[in-house]
Amino acid sequence: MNLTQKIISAHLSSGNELPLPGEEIGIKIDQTLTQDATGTLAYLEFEAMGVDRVKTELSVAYIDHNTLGSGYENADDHRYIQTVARKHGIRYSKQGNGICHQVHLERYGKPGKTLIGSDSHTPTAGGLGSLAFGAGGLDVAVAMGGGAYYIKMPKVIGVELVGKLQGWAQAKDVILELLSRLSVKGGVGSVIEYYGEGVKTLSVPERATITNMGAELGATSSIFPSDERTLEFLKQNGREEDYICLLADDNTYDQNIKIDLREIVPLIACPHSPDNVKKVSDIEGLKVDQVCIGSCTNSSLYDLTLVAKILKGKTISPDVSLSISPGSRQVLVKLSESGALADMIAAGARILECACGPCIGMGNSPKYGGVSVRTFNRNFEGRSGTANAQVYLASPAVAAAAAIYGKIVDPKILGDLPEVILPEKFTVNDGMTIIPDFKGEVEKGPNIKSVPIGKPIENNLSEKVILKVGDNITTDHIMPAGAKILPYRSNIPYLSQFCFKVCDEKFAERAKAEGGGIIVGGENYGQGSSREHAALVPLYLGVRAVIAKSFARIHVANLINAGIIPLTFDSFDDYDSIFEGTVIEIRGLKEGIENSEFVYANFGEKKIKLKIDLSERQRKIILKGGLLNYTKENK
Ligand code: MIC
Ligand code: SF4
Repeated sequence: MNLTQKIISAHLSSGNELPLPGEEIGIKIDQTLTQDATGTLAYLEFEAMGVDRVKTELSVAYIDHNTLGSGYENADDHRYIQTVARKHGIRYSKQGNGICHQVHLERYGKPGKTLIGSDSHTPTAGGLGSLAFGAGGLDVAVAMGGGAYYIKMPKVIGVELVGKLQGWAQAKDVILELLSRLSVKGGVGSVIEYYGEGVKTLSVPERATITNMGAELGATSSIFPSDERTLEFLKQNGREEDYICLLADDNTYDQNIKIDLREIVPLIACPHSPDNVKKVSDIEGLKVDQVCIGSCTNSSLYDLTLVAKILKGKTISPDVSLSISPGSRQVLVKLSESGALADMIAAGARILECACGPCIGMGNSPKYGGVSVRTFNRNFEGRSGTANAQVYLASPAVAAAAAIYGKIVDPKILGDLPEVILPEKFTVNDGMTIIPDFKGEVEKGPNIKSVPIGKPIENNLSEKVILKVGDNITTDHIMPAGAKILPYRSNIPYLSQFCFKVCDEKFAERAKAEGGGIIVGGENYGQGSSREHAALVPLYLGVRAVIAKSFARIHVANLINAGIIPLTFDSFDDYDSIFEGTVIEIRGLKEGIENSEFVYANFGEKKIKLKIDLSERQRKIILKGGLLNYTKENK
């Protein structure tokens, strides 16, 4: 078996025969994580399930997204998460401790374990051989309660790495290369598994940069083997006892890709998609207004020490604002101990909190129409907080060079890549993580509102199309984030006014006036974040069904969990025959969901065939009007 199959077969909730790709499987989950922007809902749902103590080996609640605190709302959410975590047995990582994925990698991720997190970049932990998935909050709540996590048995794409990175090429360029080859849809339905002699040339944080951005390929997960480099990382973190050697038995994959690391050059993803990749040398000279270094993709001690070495003794361009957000307190402490922090500050960097920060639009929005170079993982339109900003994604080296020169330059202009020698041991200090004692009362401030619940399906549906959108609609389109909106992540009624605002200013108003309806989408509908708000807010606005050419994995699971019916066009041409305002009738919908692969939709003279691509379990969930209703009835 390959590594993915090995871990899955050891965690199947029933039987031990590996099903074929595409069949639904239940996976036992060893660890869970949440962050604060999705965590409040996950814990409200967990409470609604009435389970006393989490049943996982380890569950951690991180505070890293909503850290501005410009009103009482964030503080309310944090307090709620802290008290609910204490009562039910979840570790609580306080604001300032770092970004969930970076801290989880350093402190808790384990080779061979399964992890789900209410954040799409949870597969970062694949950098140390853990099989990790991003999921909606409700799926995380179910896993905390001891339930299995259901996915389609993935295909496994084997990426063979040969050789060693040369010159200024970095781990970020490896994943950008893969994005340029496969596109944001190329990983759908697959786990990306890395193997080959090139693997050992990459440290765990470098591997984690690559597994992190597997999310941008649409992949179910990404994973590296656990080898001597994994042991080295665990030792640095004082966790050698967590090491097991974990390699594929054989390298048999559903698809094979080869990357020669020697041929990788510095790359950059251009606006507005992570797969719009060009060579840095091809866009040299482009003027840059802002540089942001950090995020769960590129904020390790290696990355930031390299940045400090590049900046040392220089002053950044007068036209550039440079921010650096270390991934964790552990990273920040070491930067400070080594003097690297002083070099960054002296060069003109603004040091931000150890948190997601600008990556999720929490401050630092670029100027109107500005160019921002970021070491992050997403450059979707508007995500930075400035609708017309031009966001480029690149490695820490390319970003640091851009900050110095005020324009995009090939970092080779800086001479040779500086050598970074990391300490054998990091200064470990878990003082900002609170161990639960199962005590105390749960505190819910006024920002925390209840979660909308879906309705059971009726047999005939007659609804108006209230929005028609194109391909690759992201969850940032459906339910934007950013400093003004993120504080209301536990207040669905308030959030609803921002739904689809990027695509259509009037959407929420119209949805309310019509009493809900149907959304029509193109391919890869719902790519990006795991936020279940992108399903719960439409549910609140009365959306009954989404008809699309295809769906992104986490989002379609969230729609089903919310009780919104996902249907796909049997013939893509039919997409062109539906318009906003079209009234669609589906007779026999309930019977169709019960036992058919198709239903027919009628409008005007037309009759089109729609596919119901649901497992037996998902059909039952949809019929009940969502996973909460279903779980309550099947307790
Ligand atoms: C993101 O990067 O978009 C987020 C914010 O981390 C999301 C989660 C969220 O919307 O809260 C994600 O990737 O899942
Ligand atoms: Fe945070 Fe950005 Fe990573 Fe999402 S992608 S978890 S917002 S750092």
